[in-house]
Amino acid sequence: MSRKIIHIDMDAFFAAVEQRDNPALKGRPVIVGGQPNSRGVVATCSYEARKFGIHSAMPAARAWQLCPQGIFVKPRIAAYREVSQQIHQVFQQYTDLIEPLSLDEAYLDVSAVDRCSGSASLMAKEIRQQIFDVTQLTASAGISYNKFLAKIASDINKPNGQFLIKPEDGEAFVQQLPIGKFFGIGKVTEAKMHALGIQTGADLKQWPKEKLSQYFGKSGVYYYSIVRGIDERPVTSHRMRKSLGAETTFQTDIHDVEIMQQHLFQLAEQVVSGLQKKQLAGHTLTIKVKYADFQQITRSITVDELLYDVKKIICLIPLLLNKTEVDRRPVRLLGVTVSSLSRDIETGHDVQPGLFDQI
Ligand code: TTP
Ligand code: MG
Repeated sequence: MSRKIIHIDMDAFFAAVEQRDNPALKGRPVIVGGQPNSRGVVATCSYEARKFGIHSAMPAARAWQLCPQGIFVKPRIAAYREVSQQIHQVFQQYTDLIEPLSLDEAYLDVSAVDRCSGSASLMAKEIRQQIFDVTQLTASAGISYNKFLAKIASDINKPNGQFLIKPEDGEAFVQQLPIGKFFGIGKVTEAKMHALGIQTGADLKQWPKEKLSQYFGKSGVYYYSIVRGIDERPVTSHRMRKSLGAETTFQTDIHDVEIMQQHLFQLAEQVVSGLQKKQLAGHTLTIKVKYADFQQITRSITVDELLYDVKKIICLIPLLLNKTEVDRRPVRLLGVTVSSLSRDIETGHDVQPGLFDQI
């Protein structure tokens, strides 16, 4: 099953916020960043200013030469941060698998989301509409089966548009792409590739893996894959959840161990369904017991294999319950938690701890 990845990118972000907050700037060439008489650079500029050839990282003095009627404004990071939080809240209504790249950009993995009948294009449309409703700002989206293609796709119908690259079209799409457009290929690598006669994806594809790795090291192996439309990098939220749990407090205390087990099995089912939604699994199972006198204890077990199947967890619950005093003491609350989480549930192999944090 191929994944569904959405890349969202706000349009002319800093400049758009400035135009929104100061109507006098609407429709005008707005340049956010350094002042023209300073040594500062352009952070970004409005689309009206881009017509003059102004772009990010250009010296502000040069921008002024190109467009003396331009309006130069200083960045207001606090305002951009606030919008960033607002768009993040919109994303969160769809998925927890959100990987922010900067204040105005993020990848969303919506593979397991069933909103919009599972259509990632419709979700992207809704997300962009919601962003507009909340912020009065426009965003563009790219939709595809991996991060590389989703990111490239979000530029295609920018501003205020979106583009879908279907799995069957991915490889052909990369062929016609100038290598300078490849995300991850900067100016230096681009020049190096041009010197080797590589102008497009199709040229790059001619090169064997060993050669690419010889010339470009580890990145060469990555180029070898992406030029074939393959990019397995997961969408990783930087703050990965450490545990997932559920608990219930009973209206009347429970004395019967059988009934406690039934409740724990139900809680385990809830936890497993949460784990599956987030494509997570864990190594540690913990049960929590609060006795009628409010004393609370936990009992845990850590296993080598990954726990993502309710059957596995149900087998372990009686073992943990045996280590408590529930046969002698009534209980007012029970809880189940799975922790030591990782994301590699499809292969069943564990991933290196911290790996996701580095990408
Ligand atoms: P981008 O998404 O690269 O640019 P953008 O949103 O202004 O324009 P586009 O419509 O093409 O997406 O960057 C987002 C914000 O990050 C941008 O508004 C300003 C800031 N930024 C800098 O401060 N310096 C830079 O060199 C770049 C590229 C961006
Ligand atoms: Mg942007």
